[in-house]
Amino acid sequence: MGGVLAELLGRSNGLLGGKGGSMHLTSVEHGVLGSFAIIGAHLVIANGAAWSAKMRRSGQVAVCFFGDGTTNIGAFHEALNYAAVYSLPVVFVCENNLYMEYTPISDVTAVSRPAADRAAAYGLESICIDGNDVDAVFRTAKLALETCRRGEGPVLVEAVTYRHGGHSRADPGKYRPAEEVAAWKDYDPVALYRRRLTGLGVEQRDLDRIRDDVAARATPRRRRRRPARYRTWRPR
Ligand SMILES: Cc1ncc(C[n+]2csc(CCOP(=O)(O)OP(=O)(O)O)c2C)c(N)n1
Ligand SMILES: [Mg+2]
Repeated sequence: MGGVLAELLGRSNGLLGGKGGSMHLTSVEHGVLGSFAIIGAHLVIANGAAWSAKMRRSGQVAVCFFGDGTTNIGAFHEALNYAAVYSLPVVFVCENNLYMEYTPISDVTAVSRPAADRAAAYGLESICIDGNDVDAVFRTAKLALETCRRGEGPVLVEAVTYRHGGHSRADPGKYRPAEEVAAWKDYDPVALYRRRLTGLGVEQRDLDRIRDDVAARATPRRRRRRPARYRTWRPR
């Protein structure tokens, strides 16, 4: 977490010495090939990684995440076809949060599930799930990885979710109805899971302890302020 945050801030102790930033996050040590600024570019790169795993019989599976906005890009369609033809061990995961940069995906796509509804045309098994349901995501990830490891890949997962904010810091996200945003905020995955665990009899104090532990790890320790040193500038 520290390495990622430092990278986002462009610091020398970031994963890539602060030179990659959010658009090129890579960690060879963790098998993370990278994030890419060009929408859809990485689907074919994931195919390459899966192809390599298949040739080396390493048992590895390439897992490739992308947004709904990627599903009308040519590379999405080429990658799905290629992966299916060569039975590559790759899981394509579409995070469908209903919006692209500013446009609802439904305004520019004729099918209701932009990734899952197209996968069958290329011969891929597709699974559409509630992306805010942590258990569903866990079970589906396990199933998809097992399918690929048995040599029966590729698999496509479409996880339906929502973006609470705008697309970027420059986007206040005002194009969405306020009631829609409020309803999805209430359906936040963390809040939802807390309700589920409470229903299953997990104690509130145990849930609070986990929440506080996570918050403490994500909050930077305060450094003591050094007294500022001033140098008086004098003309020579
Ligand atoms: C090929 C290409 N076209 C356009 C862009 C500009 N762009 C950046 S993000 C984005 C929308 C992405 O939508 P989505 O995949 O749904 O992302 P999310 O909702 O997760 O932010 C666009 C069009 C780009 N980066 N690459
Ligand atoms: Mg989106």
